[in-house]
Amino acid sequence: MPIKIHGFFKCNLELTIKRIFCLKLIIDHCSKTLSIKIVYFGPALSGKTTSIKALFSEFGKEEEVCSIESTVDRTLFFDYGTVTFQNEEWTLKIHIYTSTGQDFYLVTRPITLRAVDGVIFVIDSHEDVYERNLISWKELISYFSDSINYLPIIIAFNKQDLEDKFNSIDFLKEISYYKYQNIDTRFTSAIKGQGVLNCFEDILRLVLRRYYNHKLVSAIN
Ligand SMILES: Nc1nc2c(ncn2[C@@H]2O[C@H](COP(=O)(O)OP(=O)(O)O)[C@@H](O)[C@H]2O)c(=O)[nH]1
Ligand SMILES: [Mg+2]
Repeated sequence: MPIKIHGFFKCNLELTIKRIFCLKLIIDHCSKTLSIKIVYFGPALSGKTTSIKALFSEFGKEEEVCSIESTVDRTLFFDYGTVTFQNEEWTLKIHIYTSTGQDFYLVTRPITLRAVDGVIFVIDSHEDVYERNLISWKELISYFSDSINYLPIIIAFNKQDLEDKFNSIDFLKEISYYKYQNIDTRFTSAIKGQGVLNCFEDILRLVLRRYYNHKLVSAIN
């Protein structure tokens, strides 16, 4: 069942769709459907699967997340689900994936990232695993050329409920956060479902704004 659009979506979707210029996202004018791909990326055990499940439970669709798991409940390839929003005329279909964090399955990660419109980079905020987040970030940017500077990304500092967290500012400084054009940060506790929906709304905002701006620039030129 599609979800009726409200709030942010209702204000922006119609305008955005009307002005959109087709880049990576898929616009099907016949069925009036706009398709977007969002990937949760990050190190192993940072909370990607927990985040997608928390997100889908916000929509009352937890059972609809399809996971390909190993025998010990670790993500083998990816988790996947779709959410559909609809207004009177257009349908917005969002395909949501998580990458596997385990290095044994490294080969699957660039495949999951193919043709992505936006990334939620899920950080494990525990101070002991600071380096793992850094390695994962470097891996993420290695899959893109300069386009990484414009890719919509939300950095979600997950596990905020933990006591021994590293300082998020240190991480942002270390990755030269300020050089990215389409990036934002959030704090989440996926295990409690906190901040997950906001994160998702933020990535959609960045993705849709990007296409909207692109069309404006094209029109001016
Ligand atoms: N304390 C805490 N644990 C979390 C949080 N999110 C996920 N976890 C736990 O971290 C572990 C790995 O989570 P999972 O979602 O499987 O990580 P993934 O490998 O990134 O998909 C599990 O034991 C989760 O319960 C959180 O916000 N806080
Ligand atoms: Mg997982």
